[in-house]
Amino acid sequence: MVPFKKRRIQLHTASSGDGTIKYPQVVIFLLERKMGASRKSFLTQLGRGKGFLVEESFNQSVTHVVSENNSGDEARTWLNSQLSKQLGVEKNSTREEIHVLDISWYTESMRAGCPVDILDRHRLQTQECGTELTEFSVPSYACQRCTPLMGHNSRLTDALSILADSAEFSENEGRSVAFRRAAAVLKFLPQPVTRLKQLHGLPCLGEHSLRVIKEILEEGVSLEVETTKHSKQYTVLKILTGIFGVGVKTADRWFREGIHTLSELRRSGHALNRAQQAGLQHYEDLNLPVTKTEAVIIGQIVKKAVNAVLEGAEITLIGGFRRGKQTGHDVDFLITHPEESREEGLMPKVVFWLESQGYLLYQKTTRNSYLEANEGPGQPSSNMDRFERCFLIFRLPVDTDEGKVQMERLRGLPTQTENCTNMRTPVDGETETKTHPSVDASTQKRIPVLEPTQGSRDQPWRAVRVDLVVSPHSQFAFALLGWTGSKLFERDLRRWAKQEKAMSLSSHALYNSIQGTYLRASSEEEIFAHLGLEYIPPSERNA
Ligand code: 8GT
Ligand code: MN
Repeated sequence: MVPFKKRRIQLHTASSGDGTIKYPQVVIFLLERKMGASRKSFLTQLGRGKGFLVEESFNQSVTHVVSENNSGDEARTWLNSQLSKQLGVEKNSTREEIHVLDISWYTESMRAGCPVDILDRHRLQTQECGTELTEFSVPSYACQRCTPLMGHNSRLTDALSILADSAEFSENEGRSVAFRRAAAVLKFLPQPVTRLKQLHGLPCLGEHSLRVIKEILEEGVSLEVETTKHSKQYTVLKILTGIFGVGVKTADRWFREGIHTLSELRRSGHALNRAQQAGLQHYEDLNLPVTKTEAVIIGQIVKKAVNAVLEGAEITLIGGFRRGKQTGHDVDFLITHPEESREEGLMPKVVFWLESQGYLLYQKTTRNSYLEANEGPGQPSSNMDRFERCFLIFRLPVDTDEGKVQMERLRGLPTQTENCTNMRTPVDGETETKTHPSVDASTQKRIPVLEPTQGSRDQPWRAVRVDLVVSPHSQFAFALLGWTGSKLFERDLRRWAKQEKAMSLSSHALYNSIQGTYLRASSEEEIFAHLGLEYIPPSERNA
């Protein structure tokens, strides 16, 4: 593409009307051939009057060639001859960069008053183009694929994610996973999809997903996705499940009771458990993405805590940040000690240290209950959360100086956490899942809901969700693999193990069901090797 600077030289010659060019990145040339000089002149004036940059003659800055009554092949042939004759450009070198479009794109853009998205039907089809279409090939399991952080089909994957969320809100897990799998396949593709037929024969693309993809490729939007996105249930459940401690079941119950906003929830007098109360209080902060810098600072603080209470203990940043994400919804850390069983009893001490330094707004610890010898391989998914782990809401100083003063002040104040001299095992039924601690009516106490502190940004700290997990060293590689994600990558690792290798994988161990043996590993690479998979680094596990 011609650099923007160069293109601006053209602006003087191309502008008309009041002279304002609204879309300098879109440089249009109307192909006179078969259009006729007078119609070209009329369309040129029309476009310029609306602030479009329409060139008189073809030149190097043109990005959009618009043609009427020419076949795609004719238009391409003309364009190629221009490129090589006039500009001395290699025939194929810029073809990808210049859109060859039907007049319908131009007229629709005139109507819209801005350049509309280029859809499949706007592009002039050529024989050559047809054969050029990339045919993709995609392995079935996400754990066989290298999936980068950013794909090339975000318009499609965003749409499918909305449908996946919506299915989750209707507690239809199967449907939700199906949409997530379809989105993961599209995210893996090395190029944008332009035609539906490129997807022929790819795994995980069900009829429903393909219908949505087709609609978006052809029309630019999917009616179903738009309707879902703007539906009352979807928008309300997005808000309510955004409260830490509120799962889909609770959110849906509230929604059906007519609670649609946070204020309505506050006013409702509903009994909220400790997690939900903290979640509501820090709603705004907790829904603000956590940055990598914040994650690093929290890592330093947690490291200090860990080192203070147990020499030689190690912490590792896991979750999305280990996969290279620049923002996250929380920060996850895995803690271990190189000498087996030295890690026992570590979590309460770490939490106590953090609390005593004023770093915690909320904490809830669950005990490790995984005992290989007693329980055998069991069900891998139910083994997933048996580490000693702690759900925290961190009070992160946002400014070092002010933060220090704040820390001093905090030492005198009670937080919402349990008293750490009284570290407790979770109350019965108060078990929590990672993202949404569940709610058990029997444990709900009527606690006055505090007024929100969020929004008052004069405070020198912000609330951040942090998860700590402690693993014995012998299980460290499994824990590291299991907690790095993405969720779909993990799901497919376990599915692969079970369906293709008759093995059972959890975040604690790998069990060979045929031989009746555990397979030991001290690195992720070894686990991939046991599973007969090529090693995929964390940055490529973003399925
Ligand atoms: P995000 O925090 O930016 O949204 O993204 P993330 O870091 O990938 O998601 P997460 O919700 O923080 O989860 C981090 C990883 O922990 C994911 O890979 C997920 O599969 C894993 N994970 C849970 N719950 C549990 C669990 O109970 N046990 C184990 N071992 N892993 C879990 O979400
Ligand atoms: Mn995370």
